[in-house]
Amino acid sequence: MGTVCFSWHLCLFFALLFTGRFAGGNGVPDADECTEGTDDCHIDAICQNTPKSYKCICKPGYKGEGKQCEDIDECENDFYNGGCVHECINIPGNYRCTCYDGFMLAHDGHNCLDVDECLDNNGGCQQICVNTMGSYECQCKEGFFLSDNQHTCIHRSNEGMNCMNKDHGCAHICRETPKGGVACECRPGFELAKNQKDCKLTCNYGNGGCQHTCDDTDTGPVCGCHQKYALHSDGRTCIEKDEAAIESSEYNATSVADVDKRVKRRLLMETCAVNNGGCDRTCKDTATGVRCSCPVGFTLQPDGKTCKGQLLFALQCIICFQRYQHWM
Ligand SMILES: [Ca+2]
Ligand SMILES: [Ca+2]
Repeated sequence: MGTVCFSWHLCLFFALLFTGRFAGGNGVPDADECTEGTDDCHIDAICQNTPKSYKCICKPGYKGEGKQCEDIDECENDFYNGGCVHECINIPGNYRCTCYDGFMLAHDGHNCLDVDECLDNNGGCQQICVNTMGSYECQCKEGFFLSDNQHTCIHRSNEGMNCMNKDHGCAHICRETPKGGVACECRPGFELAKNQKDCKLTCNYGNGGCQHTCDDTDTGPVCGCHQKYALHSDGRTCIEKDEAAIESSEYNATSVADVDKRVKRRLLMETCAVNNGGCDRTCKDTATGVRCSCPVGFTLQPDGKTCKGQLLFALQCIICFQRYQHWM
């Protein structure tokens, strides 16, 4: 008699029979409310069938008990900012990072990198293009000065005290006054210095030359970095800290970082065709991603992927089968 359960499949068969005939108490096999669509799980929840009932679990990116699910606002924490170094935009079930003008999103979807404008058509500069963090500038060769459009160069002349004169001294834009003199102006995002000629950079132009954060001070822009990064000795660039440095940092970002990791994982396109969608057992492609399920006797774990067998179930199987044989 004890040898009958040696075959797991045979055991499973009788277990199915048992749950159908006796476990329900009414002899009716378990109904799959999830397949039938009779569950009351929230639209943003995953329905999971259980013996005699079902469970509702909010999809990743949502919080709640399953009957009600609410989008997690990953951008809510201003300090962490969803891990985005510039701007964080919350969207239902997810979030995305964007960068200021002059920057592009890195492959990690969070960091922002400087765009080298000079690589494309010399940045539109007639003579020399110099790439800078968050921006670029055109320069002119000896004997020329930059015109008001900041891209073309004008040959200098020595005649008169007008803007064509090489000694006008304006760092950016030169304007001729009605009296025949010159007045200097600065490009947007710059402020005219006290000497009325030089232009002071502010955070409003090319993020003040900072890769991540920029703060205007009396002495000019001061750069800072997102908490996962450290400021490079150049005072502008941000370098990723190693894992150990993050862990030992004062800020305890565990919970937020976990949310971030979860979303990052979801950003990767998951399909059943690749690695069975990460599912332990059955994988099904749905409009909202992959859906894993487990055979009878196994429970889908909170990670939505792993199936865990019930040890008691195996014991119950043997006992139930013995009883079943006895009743027969
Ligand atoms: Ca969200
Ligand atoms: Ca640039």
